[in-house]
Amino acid sequence: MQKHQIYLALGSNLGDRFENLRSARQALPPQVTIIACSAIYETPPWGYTDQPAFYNQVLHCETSLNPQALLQYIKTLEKELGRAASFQNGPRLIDIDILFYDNLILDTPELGLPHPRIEGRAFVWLPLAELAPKFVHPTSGKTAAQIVSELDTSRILKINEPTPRQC
Ligand code: PH2
Ligand code: MG
Ligand code: MG
Repeated sequence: MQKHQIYLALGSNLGDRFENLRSARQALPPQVTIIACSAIYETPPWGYTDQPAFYNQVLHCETSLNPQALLQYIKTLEKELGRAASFQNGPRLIDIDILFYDNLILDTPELGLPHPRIEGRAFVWLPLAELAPKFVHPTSGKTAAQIVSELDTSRILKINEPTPRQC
């Protein structure tokens, strides 16, 4: 079975944010194997600012699932973890976004790849650059390190790690 390289972004700004990220990592389906995890970062809310700060983390994983099946698993998982309906950019217990799937470029109503709304979002690029600085964005051709160097990361806080690894 062919393995695909994916990057997932986790976010939470309600309840026990640290625990919510941990639950999400643990509950990923068996067809998704975590290869590496970034640190967890506390990040100011982006887009809609009148809400609590987020915890964000990026995971590098391998999967045998195709993008659509992966998305379905993730949507189900978000519900199982207690995510309720919110508004765009609003508060959420858990958010799991597919950032990249190999170098695939996809534009469907259900799923866009690379994730269509990550431009300018330091809460995605800082953890991604920590994990994979040389990762090349499939459409812009820039590396994660280059992209993060052009963003304001001054209000992002690296959370002290209670354990040496976050995986
Ligand atoms: N997610 C959003 C909107 N705004 N801001 C931060 N800091 N972190 C997020 O994960 C986030 C956000 C929509 O998914
Ligand atoms: Mg999101
Ligand atoms: Mg999402």
